[in-house]
Amino acid sequence: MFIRYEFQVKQFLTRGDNKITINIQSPVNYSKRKHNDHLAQKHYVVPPICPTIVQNGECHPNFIRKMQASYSWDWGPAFPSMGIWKSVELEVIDTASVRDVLVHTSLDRASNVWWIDCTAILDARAGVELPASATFKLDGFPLSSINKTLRRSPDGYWKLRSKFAAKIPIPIKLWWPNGAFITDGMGLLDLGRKLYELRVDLNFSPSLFSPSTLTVSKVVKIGFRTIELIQDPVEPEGATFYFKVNGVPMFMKGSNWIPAHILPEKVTKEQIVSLLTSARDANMNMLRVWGGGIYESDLFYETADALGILIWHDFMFACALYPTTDDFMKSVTVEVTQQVRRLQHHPSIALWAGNNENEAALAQGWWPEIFISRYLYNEDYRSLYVKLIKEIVEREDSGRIFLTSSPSNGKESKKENYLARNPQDTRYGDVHHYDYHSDSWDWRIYPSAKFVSEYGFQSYPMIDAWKGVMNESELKFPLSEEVLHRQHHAFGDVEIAAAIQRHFQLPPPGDQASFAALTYLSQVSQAMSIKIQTEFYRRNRKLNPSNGDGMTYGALYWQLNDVWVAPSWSSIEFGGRWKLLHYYALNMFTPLLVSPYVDGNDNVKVDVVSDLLVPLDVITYMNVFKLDGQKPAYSEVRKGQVEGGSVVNIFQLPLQQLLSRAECSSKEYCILRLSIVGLEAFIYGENFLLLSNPKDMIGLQSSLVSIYKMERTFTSSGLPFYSITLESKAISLFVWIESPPNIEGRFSDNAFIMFDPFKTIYFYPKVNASFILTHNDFNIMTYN
Ligand code: BMA
Repeated sequence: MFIRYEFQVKQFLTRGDNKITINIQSPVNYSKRKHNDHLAQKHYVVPPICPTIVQNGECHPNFIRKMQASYSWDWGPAFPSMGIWKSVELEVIDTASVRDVLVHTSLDRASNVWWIDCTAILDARAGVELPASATFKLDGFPLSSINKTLRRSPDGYWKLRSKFAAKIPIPIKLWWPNGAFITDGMGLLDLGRKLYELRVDLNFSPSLFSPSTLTVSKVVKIGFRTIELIQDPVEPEGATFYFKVNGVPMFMKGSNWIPAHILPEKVTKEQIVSLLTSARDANMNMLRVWGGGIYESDLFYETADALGILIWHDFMFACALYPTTDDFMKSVTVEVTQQVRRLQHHPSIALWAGNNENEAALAQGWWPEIFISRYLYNEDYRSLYVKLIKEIVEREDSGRIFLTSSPSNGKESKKENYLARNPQDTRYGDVHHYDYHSDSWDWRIYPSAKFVSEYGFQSYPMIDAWKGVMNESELKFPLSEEVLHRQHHAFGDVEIAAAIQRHFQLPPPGDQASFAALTYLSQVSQAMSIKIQTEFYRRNRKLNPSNGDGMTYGALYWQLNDVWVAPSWSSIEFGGRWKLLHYYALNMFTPLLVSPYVDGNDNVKVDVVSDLLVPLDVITYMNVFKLDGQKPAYSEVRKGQVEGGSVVNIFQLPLQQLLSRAECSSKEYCILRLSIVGLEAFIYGENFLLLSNPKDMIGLQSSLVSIYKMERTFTSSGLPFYSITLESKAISLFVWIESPPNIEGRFSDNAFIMFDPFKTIYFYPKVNASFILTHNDFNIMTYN
């Protein structure tokens, strides 16, 4: 599934129609056979033998190079599909064709000149030698010409390499990830990015095969940017782990990408573009392509290049140990070489990582076999990721960052020969963090790590999504057998219920209304947990000199998308509809964040976190509201400058004092509202702080949010959208507005706390349809 297969068919072709017959075996039987062969020859198993019972999965995915999650996962069903999932082409090569173009751009800072080191990988039907004459052009400007006789490399390809300076008569515009902002005095200005066309033309003089001069070409789009992973020692122990892009340290904000469908061949271009655009629109600048999925389509990386989404790219090995038999290693060699050659020119690719959690699995002894044959597994691990994959990456893509695993201790893991005793060490590298037992709304439970590449909580898709896949009678609470069947994470439903119950009451047993309330509360609970955790990571940017904590520079929550309708950690439902969490992501990843919290000593603190590249003068408003009022009971204003890429504390007061200033009898009566505004009155962000759990709040009124006014207007490009003014009779928590199930679209804001009597939001339908929506088409839910 991960390899492009090439077969020489010339000798079989006959004049007229030709028929190709392909025999396809069952992947499940194949992997079982491979497992048995391995056991017979090597006398040890390679765990896990089968997935956990609750996954209803198939066994031994680690013995076949295929999407590992197609044998089931804790968020997905087992559909180990078989067949051809990409195009089949008959290729006619007279002389040679350009298979891939490897590009490495580097900046000579002294002369401010960009160099391009370019290697064209040629596939030819020549003998060992291939006389080649080539020109390289950047956006149409010829940059280098070369005439050479190439010799075939041991891998069967010919390599044509040229290094040249990208001196073209226009200044190079850099490639910046999404959200590299400066200000122009009127608001934020995104530095954006430019993609350049790099074209390789191979010219062949007239020959026996072609009487005229023949040119074969390949064009790739490249970007100019530098990216470094800074791992400098910190005192008293640890190392930084942050990305510097174009010389600027940047906090990585994003999520984890899984395949967009359990049958990835069914994914449409629109789905890929829509999911990546959703990531961009939620202020993300990085996605991690997770190792249990697939190497995505060219379109995926082209879109990431265009949107400025950096890709942390795992190789496709996840949550398992793997065999190292000759045929397996040979297949991996081809896979990694082909995939790196295909993808490495994309400026969005930030790094390669050997696998997902396989180092952690060994260190933590995920399967009993590890304790019996640890030595063998360690050897296999190093053979595969260190001796094989790392070497291929260093050869094919020398400029790129490589980590042997995620999570890992980064550079530090070399000291332990790439198998650390604790790859989850918060002082080094990245960590994956899951805790379903503590209070997820308490930021103090979260680890002060350098980079958190996975963290998350489950929720249920909203009832409309379920209605698409089930009979309505199955949608009730307590959950029906059918709904329970889709939960593939052991104790997942219990954990969701417990998380809800910590802060809310569970809905009473009942039919659809109860089920709808449960799904909504599960999403509120998930969104709040991730918001609180993420804001902590963003605030935690400073180094704590006493213990080396702090310096957190990355937060990629688990997981962006879904492969089917089921409970999962995703922020976007299968089908593309944003969950509450995705609207929260948009706010928690905002470039200028105002983040309130209560510290361990019961002080209310407010930090401003700036991801801008420049300083900015801002005004922060902090208002305490009584839960039964719609006017502030107490206000504070702070004015000042925030440095680019910094965190500043702008407010601090003991909670009790703040409550008495606002005349709140206790914290259960009040709530905090914040906004951060530029001097030109541009609102950069808003936020809130619940001072108590919703179930303990006193004074909340029944809010009865309704649509006060709705207008259909048109964007400058002629697309219809709706301006919706909501009215609320009281402070309203977690206001959620939904479009009709058949009309997908995006709201400008959703899942908010409504403090004022009126609030205007916008709805952008996805399709430019002629229908006209009315008040009754929208469904509104609130907590109170
Ligand atoms: C992580 C991932 C996935 C998994 C997720 C949720 O460890 O790497 O394997 O789906 O946790 O359990």
